[in-house]
Amino acid sequence: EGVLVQEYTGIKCKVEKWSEEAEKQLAGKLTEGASVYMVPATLRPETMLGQTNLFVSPKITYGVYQVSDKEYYFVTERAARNMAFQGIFPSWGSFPKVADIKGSDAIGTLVQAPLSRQGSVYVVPMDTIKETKGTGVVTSVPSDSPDDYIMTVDLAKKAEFYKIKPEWVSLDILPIIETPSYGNLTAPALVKKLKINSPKDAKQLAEAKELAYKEGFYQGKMIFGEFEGRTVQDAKGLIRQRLIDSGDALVYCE
Ligand code: A2H
Repeated sequence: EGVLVQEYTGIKCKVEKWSEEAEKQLAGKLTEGASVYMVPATLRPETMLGQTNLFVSPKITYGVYQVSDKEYYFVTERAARNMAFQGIFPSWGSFPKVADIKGSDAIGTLVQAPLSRQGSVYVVPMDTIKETKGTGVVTSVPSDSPDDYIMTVDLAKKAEFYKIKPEWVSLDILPIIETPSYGNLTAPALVKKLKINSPKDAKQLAEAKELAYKEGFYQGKMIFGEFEGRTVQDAKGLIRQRLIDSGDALVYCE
C-alpha cells in the first residue's frame, strides 16, 4: 500500500426497491425516472457471479450523489470526492449530493446484482466496513471471501439481532471457483480450517483473507459461467471489461 494506487472495480447495483426508511428520506429529492446505484468497490470482479448480498455499515452515513440526469450513486462522501477527480462526475471536482442516508436505514433495500445467479440481492449490515476504504459498500461473495462468508453465517443465525428478515440471506452458496488447496468453496473451507466462529475473529479472518486471495488469484479456475475452464487470472480482466462495456461497472482508484 503506501504510495501505490489501488484500482478497484465499482459495480453498479441499481436500486429496485428501497427500504421503507430510505424511501421516506429520498421522497422528492430525485429527478423523475432517474435510477440510484449502490456502487461496491471490489478487487475481484470475477466473483460477481457468486454475489448473494450487498453490505453497508450501519454506522456510516452515505450520500446520494447526482452523476447525470438519469443516474445517482450511493457511496461515502470520501469516495464521491475521489470520483469527482477521476472524471466520474460531469463537472471536474464537484459531486452534488441530494441526500444523506444512514447505512442502518438502507438495510433491506433490494438491488440488482450484475452477473449474479439471483439477479437481485438484499442490502444487509456489516460492521467491519471501513469508511476510509473503497466506497463503503461491499459485495458479498460467501463462496470466496471469508469475511463475507462468516458475516452471512452470523446474519442467518441472528436475523433478529441484526434487524433483517431471515429470507434476505441464504447459505445455499454457489461454487464459482476451484482451487487445489480448498476445493470449490474456498471461503467456507478456510473458515472451518482456521476455526473462525464470528465476524469478530479479526486475526484469523485476516489470515484467511490472505490465503483465500493468494490461492484464488494464482491457482483458481472458473467452474461456472461463461468463462468456465479459464484461470482466475485470465477471467478477472475479461469479466471486468465485460462489466465495463455493458455499463455495469466503472474503474475507481484511490
Ligand atoms: B472484495 P483492500 Cl470474493 N471495508 O470484493 C472493508 N472491506 C472492504 C471495503 C471497506 N470499506 N471496501 C471493499 N472491501 C472489501 C469481493 C472479494 C474481496 C472477494 C474476496 C476477497 C476480497 C467480494 N467481497 O477482498 O483492503 C472488498 O471485498 C480481499 C482483499 O483494498 C474488496 O474486494 O485490499 C476488498 O475488501 C478490498 O480490500
